[in-house]
Amino acid sequence: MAYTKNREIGEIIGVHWAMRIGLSMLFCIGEPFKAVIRRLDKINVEHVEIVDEGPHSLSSRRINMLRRALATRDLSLSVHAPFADINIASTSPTIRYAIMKRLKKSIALSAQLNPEYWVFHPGIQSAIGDALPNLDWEINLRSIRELLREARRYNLKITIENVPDPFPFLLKRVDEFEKLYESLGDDGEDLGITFDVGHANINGQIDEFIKRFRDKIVHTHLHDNNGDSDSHLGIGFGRIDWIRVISALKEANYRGALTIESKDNIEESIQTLKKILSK
Ligand SMILES: [Mn+2]
Repeated sequence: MAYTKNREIGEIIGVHWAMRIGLSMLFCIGEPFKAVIRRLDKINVEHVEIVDEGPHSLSSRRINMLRRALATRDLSLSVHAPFADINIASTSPTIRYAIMKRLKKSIALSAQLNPEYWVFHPGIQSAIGDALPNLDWEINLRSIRELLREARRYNLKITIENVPDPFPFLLKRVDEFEKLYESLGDDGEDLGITFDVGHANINGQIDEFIKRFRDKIVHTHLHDNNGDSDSHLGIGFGRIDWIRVISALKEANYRGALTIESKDNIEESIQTLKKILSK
């Protein structure tokens, strides 16, 4: 993609490359897929995240529609994996099989768009987790390895996202991600983190994530909240100190997209971020 090329050249010749603002299509997930195509034409950001879910689920036909719409635009791209009813740590072999099949389909289709990253959620604690400790964690690991193997076949980079309390996900906190990378060993080298700032805020770990995983964070999700629930508010509509977050990411030499994943106040969010970045 042209944008990526320009960025590489910029880095080679030593030009400081500003962080890119991106937008996830999550905010219009309730609208038909056509809404995504229509918006690609006029969006004033540099990166777009397509959400392979619900009415926006990918298909060969939609891949072609996206390619046509993107041909005339210098946009970098990421794809969010399906997440509704998806639990890669499912202890039921039948259900896990169906889930992995769905995710592998998403990987195969996404690869055709040549995105920077494919973002997925960690598994969820099993209802029999108390009786069978570690089982869900082990299945979660097995599924992550399987997704990494599948993605390698397509030359696709995948990243795992931190998720918030009170949901019973297996990977929410810094220490849990440390345990993940310890368990994955060499396999973990290919697995980056999508740092979700809103989620980390709920767990009070924004600074900790940036500090501990500055070399693993390759992609970000930005949305606001009041620290109590995962409300996906517009940037500046909750209590997150965005000036502090952006300067911490700058200091960590973060080069990925700043992908707004708010559900409302999209235009205000873009403007607020632009203002912070221009400082
Ligand atoms: Mn997110």
